[in-house]
Amino acid sequence: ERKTKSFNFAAYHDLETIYKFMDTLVDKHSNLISKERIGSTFENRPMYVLKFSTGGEKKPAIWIDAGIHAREWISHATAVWLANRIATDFEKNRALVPSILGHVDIYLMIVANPDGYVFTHHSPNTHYRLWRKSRSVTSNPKCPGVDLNRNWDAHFGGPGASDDPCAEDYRGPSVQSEIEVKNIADFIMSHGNFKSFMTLHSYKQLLMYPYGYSGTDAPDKPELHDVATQASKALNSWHGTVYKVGSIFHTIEPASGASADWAYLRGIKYSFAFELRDTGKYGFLLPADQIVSTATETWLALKYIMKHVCDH
Ligand code: ING
Ligand code: ZN
Repeated sequence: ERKTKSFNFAAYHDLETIYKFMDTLVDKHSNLISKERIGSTFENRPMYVLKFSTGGEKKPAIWIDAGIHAREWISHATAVWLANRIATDFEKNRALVPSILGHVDIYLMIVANPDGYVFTHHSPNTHYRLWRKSRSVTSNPKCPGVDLNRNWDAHFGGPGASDDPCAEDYRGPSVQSEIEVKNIADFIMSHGNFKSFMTLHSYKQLLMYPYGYSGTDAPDKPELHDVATQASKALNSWHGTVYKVGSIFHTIEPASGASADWAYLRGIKYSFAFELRDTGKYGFLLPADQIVSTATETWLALKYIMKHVCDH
């Protein structure tokens, strides 16, 4: 109990500390939260998902992940804060969370790329701190790692992904070649009842929906655009942070093999990708004193989307 209370949400933490935090949180809220190991990474680290559930068999579910790109530390830190916020809002019976959790289970993966995240903590050296990809061995011994957001079975090999192992957006040798991607995809498919998929990145302040692989509109674009617009307004109401809304392809850049497209193409309609703060002043090196405000405003957007999912 004392540990959760004294946990510093306004700081970035390494993998070990985040994994300990998960255990402490689960212990403290064992009526609500459980931890599932969904597999191991290339370097054999465990991959964990936190499940927030009030019970019931295979309830409809909402997926949230962070940290698929190692250097995007604000995404991990936001997810840590979210885990605690969901638990405390539920415990204190703050209106929306108990009602959301009456309808759906929430699955939260705080560190989707543990090997990469550990690598970003290796030293103050900027090259390490700004590592993006996984840490798997590639065909080029000088260039390890695959972009885990180009390796999904969603027009793999299309535009906006590289076949060069030395590129930051290297898609990997084949679909789901990366064990981290396979573990998450297998978990979501075997569950079979996910209604929403949300993935947290940084930076640029964008709230995006499919597609990334093509500029053609997704069939649900009107609804997704409306939900994203309302969610970004909710986010803006906290500190006035401005987000742009649109498809991945049009808002940021073409990207094939991305997780949000994969989820949407598998029938998970409410698929969104967030690019959290900031717009470039600090970029990936967002000061830790912005963690709590970033997480708080993001929570408002997530809650809006969750409520919409519950009502539809
Ligand atoms: N940007 C994302 C990237 O993977 C993105 C943009 C998000 C593409 C979701 C496709 C789907 O390149 C960052 N900063 O990682
Ligand atoms: Zn990213």
